[in-house]
Amino acid sequence: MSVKGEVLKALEQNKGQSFSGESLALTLGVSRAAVWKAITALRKEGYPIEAITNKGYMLLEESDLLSEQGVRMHLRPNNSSMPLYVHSIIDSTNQGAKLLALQGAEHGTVVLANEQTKGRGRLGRDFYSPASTGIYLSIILKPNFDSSKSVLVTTAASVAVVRAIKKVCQCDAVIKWVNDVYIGEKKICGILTEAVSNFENGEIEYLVLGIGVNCQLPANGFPEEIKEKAGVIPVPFSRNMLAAEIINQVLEIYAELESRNFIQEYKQKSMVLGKNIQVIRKGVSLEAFARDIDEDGGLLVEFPDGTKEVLNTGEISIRF
Ligand code: BT5
Repeated sequence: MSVKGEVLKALEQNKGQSFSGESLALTLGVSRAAVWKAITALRKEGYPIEAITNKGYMLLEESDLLSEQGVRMHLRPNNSSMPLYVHSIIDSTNQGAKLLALQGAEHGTVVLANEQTKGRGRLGRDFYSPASTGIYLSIILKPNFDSSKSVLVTTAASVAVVRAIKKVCQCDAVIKWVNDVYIGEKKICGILTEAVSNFENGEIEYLVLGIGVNCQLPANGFPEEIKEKAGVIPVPFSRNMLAAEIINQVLEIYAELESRNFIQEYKQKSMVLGKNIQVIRKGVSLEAFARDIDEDGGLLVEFPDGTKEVLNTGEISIRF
C-alpha cells in the first residue's frame, strides 16, 4: 500500500482521535515529511484532517468520504482481503464490474463509487447517482448451484441490504418486490442483478449484483422525475461502514442461497404481501392480490377472477 494509503488507514482507524505523525512515520519506516505530504494530498482530496499541536493528526468524526481503507476496516476477516476497487467517479459500477469479470476477477470482487454518470436501473432505466450522498456498489459473484436464477439473487440481496441498514443505521427498511428497498413510503435503494455469459457456450459465468443506496439528500434535492418516489436513510451514519456491511451481508447470504432460509425473512420484510397491488404489463395496470413469495423469490399473485400466477420479473405498484 502507498504511504498515502497507509496514512489514510491509520486516520480511519483512529477517526475522531488524534494520533502521532511521528510514530506513524516510524511504524511505516518513512520520513515525517512523507507523512506530511500524504496528509496534504488527502486534505486536497477533501478529507477533513486537523493538525493538533503536540498531539498529531485527527480525521474529524464527520468525515464520510468513501475509500478502500475506510471500507476494508469494517469488512469481516474472511472478506477483508478480497479485491475492492473504489472510484470517485465511474459511468456504472455494474459496467466496471462486468469488465473485471471478463478479465477473470475472483468471486467477491467489489467495485464501489462515490458517483455514477450512467447509473443503471432495470429495463434500460436510469439510477440517479449523484456525488457524495450515496453508495453505488457492484459485487462479482460466481454462480453457485442454481444462482443463475437472478430473481433469487436479487431477493437475497434485498434481505442483505435490509439487515445491513438495521445493523449500521438502526433503521427498519422494507422490501418492495422484487428489487427495491423502502423506508416508509420512499425508495432508498435499488438492486440490479446482471449475468455475464460465456460467449461460446452461453453459460452464465458471473453474476454482477449492483446495489445503489441513497444515504443523504443531494445538495439540490432529487430531480423532479423521482422527487415523489426517492428518499434517503433518515439518520446520520458512516457510508464506509454501511458499504462494508452490505458486502458482508451479501456474501454471507449468497453462500447459503441454496438453503433459501432468507425467504422467510424476505416475507416478513415485504411491503406488498397481503396487499392489493397493481401488476403493470405493457403499460396496462391490472388489479391483483399479493398472496405469497415462492421458493425462488417469485411473487404469487391472485387476480379478481381467481386465477393465480407467479411473477418472476416485471413491475408492480402499490398505493400508499
Ligand atoms: C433499480 O432499477 O432500482 C436498480 C438500481 C440499481 C443501481 C445500482 S447502483 C450500483 C450499480 N451500478 C449501476 O449502474 N446500477 C447498480 P429499477 O427498478 O428499474 O428502478 C429505476 C427507477 O427508480 C427509475 O426509473 C426511477 O423512477 C427510480 N430512481 C432512479 N434513481 C433513483 C434513486 N436514486 N433513488 C430512488 N429511485 C430512483
